[in-house]
Amino acid sequence: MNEPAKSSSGIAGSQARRKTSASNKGVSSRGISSNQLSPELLQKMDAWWRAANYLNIGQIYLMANPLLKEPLKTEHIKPRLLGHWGTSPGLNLIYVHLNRLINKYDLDIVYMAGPGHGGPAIVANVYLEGTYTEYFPNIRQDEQGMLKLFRQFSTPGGIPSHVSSPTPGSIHEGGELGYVLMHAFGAAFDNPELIVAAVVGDGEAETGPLEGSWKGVKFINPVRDGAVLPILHLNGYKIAGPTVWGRESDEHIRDFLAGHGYEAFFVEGSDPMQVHQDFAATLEAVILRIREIQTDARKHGFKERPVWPALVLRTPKGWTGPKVVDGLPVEGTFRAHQVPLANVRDNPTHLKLLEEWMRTYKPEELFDQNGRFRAEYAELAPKGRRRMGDNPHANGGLLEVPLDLPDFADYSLDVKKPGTARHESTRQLGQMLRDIFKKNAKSANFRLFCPDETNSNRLGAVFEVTNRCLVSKLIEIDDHLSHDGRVMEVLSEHNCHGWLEGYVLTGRHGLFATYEAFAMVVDSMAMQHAKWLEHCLHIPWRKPVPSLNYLLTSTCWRNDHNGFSHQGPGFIDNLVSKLQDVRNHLQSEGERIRAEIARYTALTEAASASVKIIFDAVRVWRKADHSAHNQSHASAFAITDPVIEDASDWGDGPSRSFG
Ligand SMILES: Cc1ncc(C[n+]2csc(CCOP(=O)(O)OP(=O)(O)O)c2C)c(N)n1
Ligand SMILES: [Mg+2]
Repeated sequence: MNEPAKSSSGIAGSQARRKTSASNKGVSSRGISSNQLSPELLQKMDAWWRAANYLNIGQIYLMANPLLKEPLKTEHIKPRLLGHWGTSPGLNLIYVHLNRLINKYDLDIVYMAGPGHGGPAIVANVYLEGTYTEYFPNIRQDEQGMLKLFRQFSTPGGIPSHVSSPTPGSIHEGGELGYVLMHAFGAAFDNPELIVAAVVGDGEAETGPLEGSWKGVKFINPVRDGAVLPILHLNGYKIAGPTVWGRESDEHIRDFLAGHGYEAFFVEGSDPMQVHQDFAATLEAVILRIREIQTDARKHGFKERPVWPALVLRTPKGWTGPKVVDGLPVEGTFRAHQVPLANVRDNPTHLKLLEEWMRTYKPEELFDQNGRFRAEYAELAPKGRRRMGDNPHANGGLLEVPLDLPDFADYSLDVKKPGTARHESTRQLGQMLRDIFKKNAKSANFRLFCPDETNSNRLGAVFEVTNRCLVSKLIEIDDHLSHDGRVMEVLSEHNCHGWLEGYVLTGRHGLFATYEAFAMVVDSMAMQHAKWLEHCLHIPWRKPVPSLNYLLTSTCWRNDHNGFSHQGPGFIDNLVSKLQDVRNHLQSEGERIRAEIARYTALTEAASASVKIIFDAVRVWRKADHSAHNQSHASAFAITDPVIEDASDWGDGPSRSFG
C-alpha cells in the first residue's frame, strides 16, 4: 500500500530542518532514526528488497528452476558463474526506498549506480517495476520470463554484466569507475525538477575522477538546475581489500563532505528492518531538504550557495549473503564482491549453501505459482514515466529540442588573396557560439564546457551574452562570472567531459573545448561514451542523443608557444583507430576545409582549425582496419597543413599563445 501522494511543491521544510539539525550538531552521527514506515509498508518494502536480491542471485547462478520449485541441483546452475553480488543489496535497498518517495512526493528521479558492476540489481528492480517487460516483451512477468531474465545475464547474446545501454532507465554504465557524480551533475544542469540519485561506491570514491568530482555542487544553481543526491555506499570493501573510507570515522567523512559543500547524513546497520526504518526517515529528510533549498531559491531568488545533503550508507558488503564459506567470513567482507559461492557445480556443500541462501528470501511468498511478482508488492512501483526504469531523461533523445544553429558561412572572412590576411579561426567560432547561445536562450539547452581556456582558445565572444558559471561568492574584479553563466569552466578535463556526457545523454547540447594535448586526459572517457552510443544503435527504443562535440586547439604541430610539454596528438590517434565515424568525419572535414580554403582563401589558421570531432549516436563503432586507419590518419593531419605562404609573420593565433 502506497502512502498518500503529496505535492512536491508544498513540502514544508520545518520537518527536515528539525530532523537534520540533530545530525548537524553531531548529536546523532548515525542520522535519523524513527519508525517512519507503518508495519505493513515496512513488510512490503522488505518484500520488494528480498525479491530484488533473489532475482540478483538468480541472474548470477541459475539456468533452470528459477522459483526453486524443486530442490536445487547441479544441472540448474550456470556453467560459468559471473556477476557481482557484493554491491547489490545496497543498490536494491536504495531503489525501493526511492520508489516510496517518488510515489509520496511525485518526484522525477534518475538513478545512477556508480558501481555499475551491480547491473543485475538495476535489472532486477526494473523488472519488478514492470518496465523491463515493456521494453523487452519476451522477458515476461512469469516463470518463463524470469528464467530468460536469469539466462540472458552475462551470457553471449544476452545482456552485459554491468548497467548498460539495454538497461532501461540508465545513462551511466559504471564499468569504468569514477564518473558517476560527473554524469549526475551533467544530467541535473538545466533540469530544475530532476533529482539524480548517484550511488558512489566507496572503492570508486578512491579514483581520481570521483574524488575530483564532488565539486560539481559548486556549479549547481538551485533556481535553474536540478539536484544531485550523492549516496556514498560505504560497504567497506572493494575487490580484495578494505576501502579508504571504510576505515575512516564518520567524523572524518563528515568533515570531508562538509569541505566540499555537503551536509552528511549517515545510516548504518545490518538489521534489515532497522535499516529500512532509518533509511526511510533519512532519505525522506534529505529529499525534503533538497526541495526546501529549491523552493526557497525559486521563490526568493538566489542568495548563497546552499549546503546540499549527501547520504552515507554503511551496510555490509554482500549483506544477507552467505556469512561463512569454507571457514572464511564472506558477508561484510571483500570476499562478497563477486560470486560468493564459486564452486557450486562441483561442491555439494556450496550447492546446499546456495539453496539455503536463496530460500532465505522466501521466493514462494514473493512470486505467485506462475512466477508473477505478487500484486501487493508490485503496487509499490511508481506509475508510468515516474518509474526510474522509464524516466525519459535517461533516454534523452526523447526530450531533445534541436539546437537552432546559425549558418556557419555567415562567420567566414573575406580574404581576397591567399596569405595576405591574418585571422584566428576560433575567434570566428567564438562569434558563432555566441549566437548559438542567443538563439537557444529560451530552450536553455546549450552549454560550453572548457578547462579554463575559453579566452585563450579565442572563444571570448561568448562573454558578450553569457558568463562563466560559479555558484559561489562573486567579487568585483571577477571577469564574466555569475551564478547563471552557461560557460562551464572547471580546471578538470574529467569534469568537463563527464558533465557534457550527462548533458547530452539527457538530450541537451554542448561543446567541450580543450587543448589537444590535454584531451588525452579523457581518452578513456571518450571511449566509454563511444561504446555506450554504439551499443544504443542496436536498441530500437534508445533514441539518438545529440553529439558530444570536441574542439581541439593548440594542436601538436602548431604549438610553438608552449612547446614540447603541450604536444600530444594522441586523442585523435585514439579515436581514429577505433571509430569509423571519426575517420569519415575527419576525411570529409578535411575535404570541406580544403574546399573552404580554396573558396575563401581565408582561414589562415585553418589548420589548427581545431579539429572538430563529432560522435553521432547513429554511427557505427568498428575496430580499425589498418588501411582505413592510415588513410584517415593522413587526412587528419592533412588538414593541419599550413596554407599561409609566409610563415615568418604568423601572429598570436590560437595555436600559439596559450597560458
Ligand atoms: C577505473 C576502474 N578501475 C578498476 C576497476 C575494477 N573494479 C571493478 S569493481 C572494483 C571495486 C569497486 O569497489 P566499490 O566501488 O567499493 O564497489 P562495491 O563495493 O559496491 O562493489 C574494481 C576495482 C574498474 N571497474 N574501474
Ligand atoms: Mg565498496
